[in-house]
Amino acid sequence: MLTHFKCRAGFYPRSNIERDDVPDNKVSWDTEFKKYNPPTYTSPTIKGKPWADPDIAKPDFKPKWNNLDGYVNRMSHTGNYKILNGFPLNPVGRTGITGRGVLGRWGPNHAADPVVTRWKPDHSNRQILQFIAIKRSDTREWALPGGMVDPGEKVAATAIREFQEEALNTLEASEAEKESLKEKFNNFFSGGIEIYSGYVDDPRNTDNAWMETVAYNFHDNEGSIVGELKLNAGDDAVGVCWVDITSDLKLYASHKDIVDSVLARHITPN
Ligand code: RP5
Ligand code: MG
Ligand code: MG
Repeated sequence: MLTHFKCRAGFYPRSNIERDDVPDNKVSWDTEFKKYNPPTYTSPTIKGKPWADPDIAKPDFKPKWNNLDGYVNRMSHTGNYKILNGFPLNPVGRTGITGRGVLGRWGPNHAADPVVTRWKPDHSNRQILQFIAIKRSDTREWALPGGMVDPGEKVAATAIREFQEEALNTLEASEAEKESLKEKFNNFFSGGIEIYSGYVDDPRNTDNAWMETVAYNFHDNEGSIVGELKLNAGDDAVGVCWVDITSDLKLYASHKDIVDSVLARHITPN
């Protein structure tokens, strides 16, 4: 059964709010947990942001839970989530904190993750698969260069846009540079394969707001295309590089599981 670890321990990111302790066997909402007394936290930094929902108590805020709500997708990849006393409930279970923390949306917050891969150069027999990782500025952990789906944006387009912003720093590129990137890599980026869609065990998740993603693999089997990519960390990334996919690799949220699914697709068992 799906569970979560990274969003149910210690202090909530960028706050001094400590999560209530949720033992492994009390994560599920179906298990009674009388002692459960989570603090409520919604970060003041998201107040009034155009990408954030208003306060849930606001009388004119009438979200269409489990539906496409205008351009905002409030559907979950996990199926219909429950609403309790007007609040959407995390589909995996308790996190030790209520409110929506630093997340913009109540309920699911949709992201997309690009997994750009190649075989490690100078290694015979295609033994080691590498992917492009970024270092996140918030937690300093290595991660996929993913980001939030803009309202109305196609998820596959988000994955490509976020890759270009975070791993190639196109936010600071000239129009001519962007045009040349488009010409060279259009084919490569149109060949993405969906690897995963679902819940992310993100440290920002709460009982009422959580991350979900769709991850796509863009694989350069001959290694002839991606060598041309000029890696340059941008937006919310402070580092970028090719990383070997190994068993002891540690990544942000549940990105290691996603990267492992990509590896499983490319490695044929001997
Ligand atoms: C993760 O957060 C997703 O898998 C995606 O990589 C990321 C999106 O959030 P930001 O990078 O925009 O903070 O849960
Ligand atoms: Mg981004
Ligand atoms: Mg990001």
